[in-house]
Amino acid sequence: MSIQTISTIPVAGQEPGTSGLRKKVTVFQQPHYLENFVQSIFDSLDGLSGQTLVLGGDGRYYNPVAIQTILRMAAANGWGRVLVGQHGILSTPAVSCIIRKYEAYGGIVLSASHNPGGPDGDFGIKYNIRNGGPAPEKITEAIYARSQVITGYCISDAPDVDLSRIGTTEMEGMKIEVIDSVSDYAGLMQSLFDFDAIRSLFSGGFTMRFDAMHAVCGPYATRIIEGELGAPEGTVVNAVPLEDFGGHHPDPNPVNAHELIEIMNGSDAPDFGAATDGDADRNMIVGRHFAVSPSDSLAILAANATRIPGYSKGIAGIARSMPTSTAADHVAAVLKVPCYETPTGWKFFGNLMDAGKISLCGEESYGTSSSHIREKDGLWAILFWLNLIAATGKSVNALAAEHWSRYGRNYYSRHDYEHVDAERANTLITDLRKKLPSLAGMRFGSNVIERADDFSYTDPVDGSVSEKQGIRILFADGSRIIFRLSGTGTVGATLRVYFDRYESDKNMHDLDPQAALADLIGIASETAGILEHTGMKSPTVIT
Ligand code: VG1
Ligand code: CO
Repeated sequence: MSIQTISTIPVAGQEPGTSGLRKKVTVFQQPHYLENFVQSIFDSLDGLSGQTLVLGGDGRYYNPVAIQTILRMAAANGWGRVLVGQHGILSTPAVSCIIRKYEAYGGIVLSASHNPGGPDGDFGIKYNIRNGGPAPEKITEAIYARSQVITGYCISDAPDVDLSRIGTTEMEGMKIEVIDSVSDYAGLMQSLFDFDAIRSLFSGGFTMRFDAMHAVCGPYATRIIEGELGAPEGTVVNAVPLEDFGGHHPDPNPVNAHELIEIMNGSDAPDFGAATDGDADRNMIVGRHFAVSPSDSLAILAANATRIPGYSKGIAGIARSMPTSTAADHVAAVLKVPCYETPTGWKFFGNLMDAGKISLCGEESYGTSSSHIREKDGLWAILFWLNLIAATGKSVNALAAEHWSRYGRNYYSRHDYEHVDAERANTLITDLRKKLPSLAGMRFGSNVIERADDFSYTDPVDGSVSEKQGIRILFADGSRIIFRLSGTGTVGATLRVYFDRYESDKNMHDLDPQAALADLIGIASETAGILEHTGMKSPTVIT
């Protein structure tokens, strides 16, 4: 066994996006590609020698190869110990939980999250810091900068480590502990929720369908929901993680999890439906004939937090990403707690949680979580809903309807235009940016634009500034249209257009969101020239 230094040259484009570096598997398979990026991570960290690293991934294609390479590089770079999930499996929330519990220096998550997998699919790698959360921009920028000047990497020539058995081995003096992927996370969930109440709910005949979408949440949900909470076997479906997610897009929204939606709309629908994504940090909550909008889910959880043991003392504050609807703001106002508006991506919530400013946070993209970890957490959100249903005896639909009647309803939708030529998408955004100063005061029927700007965020904790985080058109009645380009795709560009309209009138809470938002949808197309720029008459995905 020996450590080698391999010379290499920089590869263009190793720039982390909204959530880590994501590329096609075939890109990662190019010689030195993964190694360059991993060495760039290690080179950007101070004092890692002798420290603990957490390592795991969502089980997608290339995960096993990448894990072995990273172990060999970690050993060669002087890490003291690596905690690696059995079979190389750890969900994103589990990595966050384990970093915190064992006070590790940081962690590496191998996942492209909701992106499709398989040999022709996507792969990804993300670095998380000591607090368990995604590296902030200062670190991701340093990693990228390093990747552009790298000349070599260090790697051991040790053989592959057997990750199938729990236990400890050594490589170049570095300890490798293969740990159970689920138990630390399951323990944390048990400390937050009333497992007895949820157990009684299931033993009383409550039915659920949990669609793990052949992704990493399967083992977690099976152990916790069927094992510890006593839901009947078969409650968790598509529970075995597959390298290609069964050929599907592991994104829990009504479009990609349509099978669950069809079942929940059927005549013998279970009481409750839920789904999670590739790395188990996203969630979708579904009642009978009704899917909860993620923005509403955050607001409903916040409004009811004191019913849950882990949050019985109340919440310090809420944060939501800018494009997420303002439903949570209405709850924060009633609870008299602050509500922060951050750019898209979980990395912006970490400082607020570390400073104790917020307890709950969420994004419109089916992400919800709290300060129990520093990542979004799909199963946590689902357990929260189960606990809420057990505590109130009310259905998902009743909880949502009651919420709207008390706080008002935010009609919300996101329209995605995928596979747009990157240059054309950029032109759409720059043209729109140029128009911004002329938009204020414009009137479209009863909709008057009050302000139009490019969202800029100043972190209230460390003062760092993130600019150009989405174009906002803000109307006099509080309605909003937001435009931004995705930072997680691997082919071309995806334009995301977000619509948010608040309705306080109780008699107007049963509309179809697309109908309630129709005028805003028209204004967005007209103002941004979506058809002219993209050539697309309608979005490819509506959530
Ligand atoms: C998308 C979502 C964003 C989310 C990110 C990572 O980013 O919009 O809210 O945090 O994915 O989620 P973008 O830049 O494509 O809009 V996950 O579950 O893919 O790590
Ligand atoms: Co994810």
